[in-house]
Amino acid sequence: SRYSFAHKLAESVENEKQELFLDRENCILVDGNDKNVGFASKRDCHKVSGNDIKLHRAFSVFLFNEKGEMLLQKRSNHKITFPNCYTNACCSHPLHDIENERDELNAIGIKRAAQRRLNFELGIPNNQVRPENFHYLTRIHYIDKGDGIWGEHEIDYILFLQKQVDVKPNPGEVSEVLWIKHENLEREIASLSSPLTPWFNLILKSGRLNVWWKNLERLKKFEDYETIHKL
Ligand code: DMA
Ligand code: MN
Repeated sequence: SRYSFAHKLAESVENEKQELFLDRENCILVDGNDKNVGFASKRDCHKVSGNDIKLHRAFSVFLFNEKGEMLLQKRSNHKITFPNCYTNACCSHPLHDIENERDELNAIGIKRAAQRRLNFELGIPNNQVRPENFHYLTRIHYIDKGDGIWGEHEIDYILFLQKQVDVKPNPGEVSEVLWIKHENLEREIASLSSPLTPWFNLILKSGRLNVWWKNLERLKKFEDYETIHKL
């Protein structure tokens, strides 16, 4: 039952895992031009200190099925940054300690990290999403001070992916998934009972998501690898 000891134990194990990830994972620090300038723990990278947060490299995957519906995930209550918020399919960081995730040519390191995290967060088998399946669109630079303790300051690679895949969410990471039709986007978002993550909200409000979603068949035209867009 919900209040059993076993249930509470399982919940605290998931909380503890998120703490371990903060200490054990190292993100890639970058300058404003996305040049690799070192690394810092995930904890250090997400700590708000005064008005600043360490700038690091990240990615956001937007996943669409064959019908053109987009997956929204609800972050689990165990996440330390932005728990219980609704967001795009998968967001995370290429890791400094995984050497092939530091490769920058054609954003291959980012795509490998995205494959790893789609598997971890959404249970998507690695053979259903290969690095070459992602469409890398552009980079976005944003800062959000979150709850004032934990926030984000990232250069975020936007990856689109349209593929029929098997989804089996990892409850430590994701508490809910829903597939949304483009024509229902505004209504569905208005009806959510929890807030959106700041990065998803910025990409949505900027109008970019609508443009890209309308053009899933011709995304090549929208590639922009020169500018890092400040949102
Ligand atoms: C971080 O996402 C990445 C972006 C683009 C905000 P996250 O907090 O979900 O990272 P992780 O899943 O690695 O905890
Ligand atoms: Mn981050």
